[in-house]
This record gives sequence, structure tokens and C-alpha cells, in this order.
Amino acid sequence: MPRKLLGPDENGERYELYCPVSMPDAAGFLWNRHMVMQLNCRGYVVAQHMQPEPAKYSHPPMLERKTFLQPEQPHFAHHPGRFVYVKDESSGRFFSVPHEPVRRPAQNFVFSVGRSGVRWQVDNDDLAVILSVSLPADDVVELWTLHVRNTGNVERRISVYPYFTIGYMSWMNQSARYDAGLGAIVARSITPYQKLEDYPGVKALKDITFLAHDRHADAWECSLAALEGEGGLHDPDSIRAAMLDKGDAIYETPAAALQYRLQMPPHGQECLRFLFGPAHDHAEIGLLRDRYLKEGGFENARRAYDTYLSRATGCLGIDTPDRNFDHFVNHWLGRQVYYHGAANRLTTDPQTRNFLQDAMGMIYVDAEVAKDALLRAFSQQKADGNMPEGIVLNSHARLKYINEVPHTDHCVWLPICCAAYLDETADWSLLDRPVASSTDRSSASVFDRMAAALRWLVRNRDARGLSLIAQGDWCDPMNMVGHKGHGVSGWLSMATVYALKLWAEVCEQYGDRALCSEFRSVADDIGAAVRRYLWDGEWFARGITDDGVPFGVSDDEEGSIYLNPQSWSVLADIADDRQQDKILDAVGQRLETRYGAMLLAPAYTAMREDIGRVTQKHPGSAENGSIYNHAAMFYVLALYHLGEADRAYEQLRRILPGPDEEDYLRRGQLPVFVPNYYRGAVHQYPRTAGRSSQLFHTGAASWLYRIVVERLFGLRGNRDGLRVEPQLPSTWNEASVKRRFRGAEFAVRYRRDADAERIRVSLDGEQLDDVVIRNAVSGRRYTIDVVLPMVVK
Ligand code: CEZ
Repeated sequence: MPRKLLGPDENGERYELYCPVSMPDAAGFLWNRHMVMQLNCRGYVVAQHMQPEPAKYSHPPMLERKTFLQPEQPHFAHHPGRFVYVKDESSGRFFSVPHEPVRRPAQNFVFSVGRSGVRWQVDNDDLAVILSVSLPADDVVELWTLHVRNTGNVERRISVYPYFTIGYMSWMNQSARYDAGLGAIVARSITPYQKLEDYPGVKALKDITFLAHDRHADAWECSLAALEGEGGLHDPDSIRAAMLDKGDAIYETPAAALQYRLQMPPHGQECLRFLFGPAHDHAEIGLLRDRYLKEGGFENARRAYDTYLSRATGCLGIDTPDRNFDHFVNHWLGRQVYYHGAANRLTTDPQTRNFLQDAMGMIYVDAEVAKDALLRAFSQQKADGNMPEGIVLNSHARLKYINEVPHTDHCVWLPICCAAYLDETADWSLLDRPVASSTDRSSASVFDRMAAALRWLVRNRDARGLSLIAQGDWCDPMNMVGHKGHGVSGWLSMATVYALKLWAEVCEQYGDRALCSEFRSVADDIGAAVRRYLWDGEWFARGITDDGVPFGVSDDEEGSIYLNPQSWSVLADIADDRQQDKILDAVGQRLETRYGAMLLAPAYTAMREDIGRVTQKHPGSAENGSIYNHAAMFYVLALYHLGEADRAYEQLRRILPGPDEEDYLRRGQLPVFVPNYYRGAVHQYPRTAGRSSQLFHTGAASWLYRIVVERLFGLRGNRDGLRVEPQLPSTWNEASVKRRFRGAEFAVRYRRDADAERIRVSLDGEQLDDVVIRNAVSGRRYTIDVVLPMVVK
């Protein structure tokens, strides 16, 4: 029987892919406080660190366009990566690990993605090679280990050549040479600049890329051209030769290649360690060498990194009939949420909505981080109550790129994030916390700042009572609907209703009845305006353009139905029963796919100048009709809101690739993160439908976490305690969960019972009158038994 394509280890903490060609872009990612790297199965790597703006230290061999992490990045022969050539000295034959650049098929190939490290095992020519990488918790440096074992019965003479790409560093100044004293290849460069005032900043940058070893190399090559010769990367002249040339690079494209000649008795093995990364100067390289290449350095780093990652455990562990789902929730989802919340997507000015939603996820992982994020966001609120486009994270940071474009939805995410925080922690004192403005001298409590933000949303409306969109809302590239000052967003109008109603409840509990009724009454007005102007008879429109044209309506040939307004009309209780039925039918027929629900359909094939940049994206990619997972999660939440437990779980489950092989091949992704999107436009472009963006930056992660905790397993906090209101799929007769909540540990067992007429909850064996666990004590353990009625179909 042919070996299977991929699978988890015993408990799902690692996923292993057994072929480098079927899912060539399959990747994992590692990060620490200062850097992130995405590693694919063939050895290509994209790595970025913060200084404080994102920077790279391993480049392609040409002038590079430097942007934030992008979806679907193509890989090519010279793409940055980490490779090892392995040559038999007698026959001269060689292969490379993991797969690139030689691409010689291996007898055995394993790409193994773990939570704290990535590893490849390649067996070829009676040699077993294991290449693995991890990161320290704090330094910007990659920790690499190369194991080689002679699996045959004869002695071997081989050469191994780690080749780590450095690439085109700078048009002003770049060079590389081997420094025997330092035990490293050191490539120097000067980040290009023109303005005199940029000099001090440039001077402080880490413009060196180095590859340091723990054992002296027999030879090296620092010039890419010399390494390749005429054979090119997949058959380099220098690897064919007996020895590397010990060459340097003098204003030539650098490369880092080392040669080790190894004499290997039968079953003998060798282990080599390397550091790869950026540095400011030689002293810094020396420091990193001392820290990591001395005895026990890697092991210490591993422990510290595990400790750092252990904070990503989250508040939930699950055991359900769906094992693959369990693996993801138990080992990977919290990790991704933690990455977003702790590393802020490796930017110094996260978009305000991203910053807040990422913080929302952190509520279940490390609520202090979420609280700090909320306070930081409020400190940057503008005098009129509106929020800035991005939250600057340090004094050097400024608002850039998309954060220079006015969007009108940022305030909506404040109450959403804050209410989730209150539910989880019951830390109502937050509302009284004074927050000083970082721009003027004002100070106001969180509660008052929230009121100002909501009132800004209320003011930001047109004469019809609908929310103005300016140059975008949740949808970044919807930049031409309202740039003349008239266009409105249907989605934002609904989200405003949702935010107002949500916060009205908080006001009520906080004892501010006046504000509560102010918000409720304006929410009703907006809801009425939405029903009046945006219901097209079949579903809700996405908005109305500057010229008064409703779009996202059944008369449109392209973009005739958008997912977000349907989901949020449900979430905000704007749609009446008849409308809800119509919406669910329409979404089911036009947007749901086997990969999740598409953001809009049919995807735009041509620019609509009254809608904007979103219509110029490739049909089925990103906001132009992909299965945009962030929005797909809003839809799942709406389904739970309607009590559609089975349909909700079905849609939720589609966010993960697999577990059947065909699905893996189509999506091309390992189930170790949820991606930003899967290609949509399933009818227009069936060949590419379902393909993963491979981008692990997405608001979907926090929403998925929240949905799993609070809706699927129904373990949601409120002011009184923990409310137990699960919505398990009808096919699950049993499940159990561990939930950490306000310092207490709950072991929750769910069981369906043919005799149960309604849900029954017992705490430590005693049946409760209702479904709320009150008075739980921090530090204690409890058992909750939940008996659920069978679902009659
Ligand atoms: O960016 C995301 C944003 O980070 O797009 C979402 C938005 O809600 C998030 O805040 C939907 O528009 O075209 C663009 O400018 C977009 O900004 C995209 O770059 C998009 C990326 O796919 C990154 O996730």
C-alpha cells in the first residue's frame, strides 16, 4: 500500500507530510518576540525580524520589493531558503535536503511541523539526514541542527554543504567573507538611504547576515555566482568540484555555503549546529555564539522557547468524536491566537480593527495582554471619539500603507473586544480606569471613552440613518464606494447596531440607564433604516454608492450577494424571521462551498469604479470572493446565533484542511493554522478553488477560538459566573472539555440522553436549577456534567 500523504503524530502535536511535490507550498511557521519565519516543505523560507520596522536578512538575488507577509507567495529556484547538499565523495553523486535545489527524489521524505520546531528527514543513498530548526524566545537568530547517519554497512566518505541564502542585500554596499576567528560567514551591507536625516537610523540597523558554525568547516563559498558556476543551483559547479573555493563576495551577491568532509563508518553519525540570522556587528555575533553554540546552548534555548510557547495553551482542551478537530484546537489554534496577540502580526502599527480582534483572542489565552491592548487603543482615541486607523506600538512607529486610508469601522471593534473581556474576566473595574490620551492632555474613563466611540459611530451616518463608509470599512479595499462623502456601508450600519446593543447591555449592568436607552433607541432607528433601504427582497445589500446605487443586490451581475451583511443582519437581530429564512437559503445556494462560505459571488471580473480596489483583485482571491475565513467565522457565529448547531459546525469545520487526502491536495495546506483565505470563485475558476493562501495572519483565529469556547461548547462567562449552553452537533453523543475560567479548572462532560427533555447541568454531582455556575473559586477544580436531549431530526 502506498504511504499516506500526511498525518498527525499520535496526539496531534506534530503534522508530518511525506512528499515534497504533492503540496509544494505546504508550510509551518515559527516566531518569537522579535521575528517570524515561514518554512515550506521544500526548504524555502521567508523570515522577518523587527528593528523596529520589519526587515529581512535572507533575500532573493535581485532587488526585492519589501512588503508585509503576502498570501500565495510564489517560490522559485533562487527563493530564500535553507538547504544542504549531500555528496558521496566516491561517486560524486549528490542530492539536497529538504528537496530544493536539486530536487532529487528521496527514498523517504518527512516534513514535520511541530509547535516549537520544524524538522525534515530525508533518506537517500543509504544516508539519513535530519535537518531541524527552532528559535530562542528572545534573540533574532535561527538555531539549526544537521544530523547525518550512515544507514548502510560500508564506510562512506561524504561532504555536506549547508547552503543558506543571503541574496541581494543592498545596492549601496554588500560583501561577504569567511571569518575563521568568529567561526562564521559574515555578509555585510548598508541599507540603502538617501536622506541625510535617515543616516542615524540606518547606522543602528542589523545590516549583517551571518551563518555561524560549531565546528570548523573544511571549506566555504561566499559568492552566489561562484557557488553556482554554470550548473546553476540545482547542479552547482562548486559542489561537483572536490572542494569549495574558499571564495569571498566583493560587492557581489553573497551566499553562505560551508563544506564538511565526513568519514562515516557503517551506522556512524555526525551532528552539526549552526546559527543563522542578522546582526549589527561582530560583537553581537560573538555574543550569540557564546549563548547558543557552547555546551547546552540549544537545550537551554529550547526550554526557554517552550516556556514562552506554553503560555499559548489557552483556556480549552477538548476531546470529541472529531479527532482532527481536537488536535487543532488542543495544539494549534491557541498557538496562532497567541502569535497574533503577542507579536501583533510583526508590525509596529497594526490596523486598529486587527489589533482589537487579535486582543479579543488573547482574552482566552492571557487576559492581561488583552486588557493592556484595550487600554493602549483607548489612549490613542481621537478627540472626536473616532479611532485612528492603526495603533502605534512604539514611539518610532508611524501609520503607514493601509493606515493612511480612512476607514469608518474601527470603533465597532471596541465594544466587541471589551464586552468579551468583561464576560471572560468579570473585571468590571476596567470601565472606571482613567485613560490619558497619548496626543492631547485629556483623560477619561474607559466607560466614557467607549461612549464617545459609539457616539462617533452614531454621528457617522447619512440622512437615511445609514453608516458612511468613506474609503472602506472591514473590507480594506472597498475604497471607492464612499470617497465622495455619500456612500454608505450596509455591513457597517449593521455592525453599528450590533455594537450599540451589545454595549447597551453593559451600560444597563453598569447602572447607566440613560446611556443604555440612548444606545438601544438609536440602534432601533438604524435597524429600521437598514430594513428600509438595504433589503432587496432576497437578501441585504452590501451598501449604497456615492451615486445612490445599491450594490450587492440580486440585480448585480457580479458581486450580487455579499456574506457579511447577511451574517451581521442576523447577529444584530435586524433580519425578521422571513428575512432570516431567505438569507439562509441564499447563502446556502450562492455562497457556501465545501471549503466554507465565500465572501461574495459571483466574483468581480472587472473594475467597478463605484466600488473600488476590491473588484480589481483576482476573482476568487482575497476580498474578491474567496472563502475569506475571517468573514466565514462571522457567518458561523450567525448560524449559532440562530441555533443552527449542525449547519454551524459543518461550516466551522470547513476552515480546516483535510482530513481526507483529496481535500488536503486541493487546499495544499497542513492543518496547523487557519489561513487568511481559500480560493473561492468556485464556479468561475474550479481548478484553483479551495487553494490555501498559506497566510497565517487572520482575524479568523480569534473568532474561531471564541466560537469554539462560547458557542460550540457553550462555556461563556457573564457577570454571575459561567453559563453552560452548548450547541454540539447532533451526531456527537459525548464530548469532554477542560476549561480554565477565572483561575478555576472545570472538567466538563457532555452526554446525550434519550430521556432528557432539556439540558441539565450538575456541578460536582449536584444538579443545578439553571445553567449558570456561580461562586467558583480560583485555584479549585470542578466537574460539570451536562446532559443534553437527543436531537430529533
Ligand atoms: O488585509 C486584511 C486586513 O488586515 O483585510 C481584511 C481586513 O478586515 C483586515 O483588517 C478585509 O479587508 O487589500 C488590502 O489592503 C487588504 O488589507 C489585504 O491586504 C488583507 C490581507 O489579506 C492581509 O490579511
